[in-house]
Formats: sequence, C-alpha cells, structure tokens
Amino acid sequence: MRTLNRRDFGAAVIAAILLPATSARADDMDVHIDNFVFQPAELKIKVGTTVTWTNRDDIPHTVVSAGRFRSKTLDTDDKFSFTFTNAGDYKYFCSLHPHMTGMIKVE
Ligand SMILES: [Cu+2]
Repeated sequence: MRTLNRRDFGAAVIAAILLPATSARADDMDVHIDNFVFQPAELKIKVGTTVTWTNRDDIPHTVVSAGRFRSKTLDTDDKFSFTFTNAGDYKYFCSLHPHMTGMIKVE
C-alpha cells in the first residue's frame, strides 16, 4: 500500500512538471488585420491550434474561409477565433474587401 501511494504521488509530480510544456495553449497564434492586410498573411500551425484574428483597422473587416469558418463583421479591436482540428490549407479572405487574403497551413 505504501509503495502504491508513493508511485501515485510520483506520477502526479511528473504530470505537474510535464503539463505546462505540452499545453496546446502555448501554440495559439494571433493574426492582426492592419491597413487592409492580414499579418502574417501565411501561418503554419499544428492541428489543435487556435488562431485569433484582431481587427486593428478603423474599418470593419471579416474573416471568411468558404465552407469552413466565417466571422461576423469585426469592428475596431474586435476578435475572431477558430480552432483548427483538421490538417490542410485554409485559404481565407475578407468578404468586404475580397482582395484581402490569407492562408493558414495546418499540419
Ligand atoms: Cu476587409
């Protein structure tokens, strides 16, 4: 019984040490919309990463990837987040200014 307890305690300590290093939140990424440009325009991420777009312009924008995600109209400093659970290339654009495009590569 004593041995089992000590092993459980040891496992808990190891988990406490390892968890912060393996936390997916550390990989979460930000994209800023500034002067009609998504920055960075192309982002490489791992499956499970959450990307948050922030509109830094004083003009409304959207973040739209056909059939995959669509933000509401983002006013200044509004944010939109999406968690990528599948690998692939996600092209997206602003539906108000379709020349604004970006790419998320999920691997
Ligand atoms: Cu726009």
